[in-house]
Amino acid sequence: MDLLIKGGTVVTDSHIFKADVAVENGKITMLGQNISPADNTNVIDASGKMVLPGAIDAHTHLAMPFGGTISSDDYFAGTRAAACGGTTTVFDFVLQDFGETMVDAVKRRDALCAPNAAVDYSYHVAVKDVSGDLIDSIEDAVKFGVPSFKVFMVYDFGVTDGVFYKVLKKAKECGALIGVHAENNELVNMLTEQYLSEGKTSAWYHYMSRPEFVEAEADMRAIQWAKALDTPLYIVHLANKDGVAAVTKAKDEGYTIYAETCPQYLEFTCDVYKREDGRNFVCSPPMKGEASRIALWDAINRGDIDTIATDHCPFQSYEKDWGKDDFTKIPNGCAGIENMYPYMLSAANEGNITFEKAVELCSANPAKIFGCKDKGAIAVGKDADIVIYNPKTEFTITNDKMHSDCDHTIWEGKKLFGYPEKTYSRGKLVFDNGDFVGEKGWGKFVKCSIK
Ligand code: DUC
Ligand code: ZN
Ligand code: ZN
Repeated sequence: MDLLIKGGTVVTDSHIFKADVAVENGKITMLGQNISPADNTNVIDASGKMVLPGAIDAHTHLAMPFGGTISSDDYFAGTRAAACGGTTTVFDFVLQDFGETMVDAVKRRDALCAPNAAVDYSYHVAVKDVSGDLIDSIEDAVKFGVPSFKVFMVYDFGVTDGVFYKVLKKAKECGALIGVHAENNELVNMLTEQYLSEGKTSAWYHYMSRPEFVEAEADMRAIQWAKALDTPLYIVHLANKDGVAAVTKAKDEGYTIYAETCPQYLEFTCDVYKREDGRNFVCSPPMKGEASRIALWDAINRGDIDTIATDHCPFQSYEKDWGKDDFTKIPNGCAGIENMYPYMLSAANEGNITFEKAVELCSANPAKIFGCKDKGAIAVGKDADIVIYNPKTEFTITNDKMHSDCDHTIWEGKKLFGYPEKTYSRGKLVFDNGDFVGEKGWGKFVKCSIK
């Protein structure tokens, strides 16, 4: 036995119980009362603390070329920040190049990630080109251990309706899962042009050019196709109330529609775009009105939101400043990878959700949905991805306490109740009382299978 975490309260997605947790060779080997350590076992006293499975952030963009620059957290900085927020598995989006197979796209990015990741990682491929034989490379990627893909309905790399249809059909044939960034591209472009021509250029018009119905219409269309083909669909970063209603309806009708939302949509409203630093909050989809924020929390409590992820895609202040006088020049995205688990656990600590729910949304469900069989629970046989959480710590987020390379955070000043004290990745301590203590290259590729 290498590690014994004694006297803590273990949380799974369905239970909370007192147990000691024994770890050997990176795996959880025993759960029980009064487990005795072997010689040389590192014993950690967790009395008064909670023992949680590490979170899985199923939505990040590390070192992503976007908006005329590259997101400011590379694979090391992003995974370092993840570890320090209790996230032990990170999914990154690989943007396929035209003419490139899905597996080649994964290998191209893996050459950058593998030597640098501080926690375990996997990928979704953002599909651009399925012409000719490339459509079949989806199946090859499934066999390679990357069974999840994403289509963007917006941006210059967004797909046409025909490509979206083809990808959904292929996914049904080979057991892949398709995620979708749902916003109506034509409406975004039309509204953007309109506001610019009227001289309405502040960050507020980022929201105005992508309001509730622009996202809701695309959610409904994507759901309609998934229903027509009877194919599972995963809606990423759901942020609007009518989209929530469409998800609830589809679930009630028995379709496999998964919905993810992000902490920024649960905390902020579009009012942030009226702030002096509003451009720092520019991401797509943008934060919406209060009714949407409430609808997302209600959906969490009803069980209609399946996962929480971050859409971590930070840009430095000087890059955000490019859009001071023109919102279209603001690179889209915010940092959040270090804040997700502490934010959701604080919501549990404050009584807004249960701790089991926080674990379900941030760890158990992403493991199940994306097929990471060794992750997502404190249970015998699972990887020893473990967070020791002190529910009594009061923590105010400030950028100087964060471990990302980004020079600011939209979470500045947010007060949290409870905070992770230690994070273990496969039994190795990677975060200890405020400090990153892991190492570059420790993280391993997680082969996924959703069949
Ligand atoms: N939205 C963002 O805000 N950033 C990266 C990509 C995306 O869809
Ligand atoms: Zn997106
Ligand atoms: Zn994204």
